[in-house]
Amino acid sequence: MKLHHSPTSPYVRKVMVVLHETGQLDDVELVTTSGTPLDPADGFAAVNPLSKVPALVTEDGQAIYDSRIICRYLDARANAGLYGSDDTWRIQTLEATGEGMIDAALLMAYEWRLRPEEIRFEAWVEGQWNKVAQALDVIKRDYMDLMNAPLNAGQIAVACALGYLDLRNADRNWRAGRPGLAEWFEAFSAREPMLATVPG
Ligand SMILES: N[C@@H](CCC(=O)N[C@@H](CS)C(=O)NCC(=O)O)C(=O)O
Repeated sequence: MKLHHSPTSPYVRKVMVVLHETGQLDDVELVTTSGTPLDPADGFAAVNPLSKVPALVTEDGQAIYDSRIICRYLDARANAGLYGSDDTWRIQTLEATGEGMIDAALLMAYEWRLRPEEIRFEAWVEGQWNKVAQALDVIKRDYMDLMNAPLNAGQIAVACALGYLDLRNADRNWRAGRPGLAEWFEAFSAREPMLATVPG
């Protein structure tokens, strides 16, 4: 398989953590593919018409995106059980919550990096951060049982989201008022798949 990859993408990191955790790392070749809406990677739209990483090309040439579908595919391929059974809808909602935090934080980063300074929209950036903060509080209030359960796809998505907040929004200190989540993240970050995928 080929995985279109970028070393700082938190969406790619989710897929890489799943590859590590499920013992499938040697089954993929990584293809560095970085772009933005203003400067998409050459030719990549033939694989993913949205020109976004990650995108996986399977052994039989099928393109699979986005990160959630790739994680689901890899889970099924390894029969890893990352999506649970009785609790699958809560696990998938936790996964969507982590993914949504990444979406909001990425939109904030694009606003700073890509939008010309004179047309930046501060209230809109704060609205994105508000989504992140609300998601963190819901995880803290409603999901710590799943966060502390055997490995699941929700934990991986949240961990990659928290890692991305540390990379791009360290000044906002998401840990303040959330010591349990901070402690969880410290322990989860010590897993080999997380250490091997620190963004760089
Ligand atoms: N929902 C997608 C989002 C992927 C995404 O936005 N990736 C970013 C990199 S972090 C990207 O490739 N952006 C390029 C673009 O938007 O043109 C997923 O989960 O895979």
